[in-house]
Amino acid sequence: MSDCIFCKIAAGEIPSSIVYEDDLVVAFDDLSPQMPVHTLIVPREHHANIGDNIPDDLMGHLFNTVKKIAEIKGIDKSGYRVIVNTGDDAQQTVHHVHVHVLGGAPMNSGSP
Ligand code: D5M
Repeated sequence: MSDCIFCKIAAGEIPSSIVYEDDLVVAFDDLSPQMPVHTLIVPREHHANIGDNIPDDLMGHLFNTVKKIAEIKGIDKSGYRVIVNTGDDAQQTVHHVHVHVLGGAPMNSGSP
C-alpha cells in the first residue's frame, strides 16, 4: 500500500533500524521502545491485521521469526513477551500487521 509506513520500511524507502530480514518478513526496532528490547516483525506483504486472511505459510513464518529475533537480541534465555495489537480496542495504530517482541528486563503481569 502506497501510504503504509511499514510497507515503506519493508521496501527500504524510509530508514529504520533493521534487525533481520528475509524474502517474507522484515524486523526492525520500534521507534518508541517500551522495553530495552522492542522489535517489530512485519510481513513484506501488506495485511492490515492478524484477521486479514494471512496465508498460513506466511503466518507461520512471521511467528517463527520471533525465536530468531529473541536470539539475535540475546533475550531467548531470559524470556520475552510477544504482542499483536489488533483493531481499535487493542489500540492498533499502524494498520500493517506487526508482531511486537519485548524483553530485556523483568515485566509486570501479562494480564490486561
Ligand atoms: O504499534 C505500532 C508501533 O509502531 C508503535 O510502537 C510505534 C511503532 N512505529 C511507528 N512508526 C515507526 C517507524 N517509522 N519505525 C519504527 N517503529 C515505528 P501498534 O501495535 O499499532 O500500537
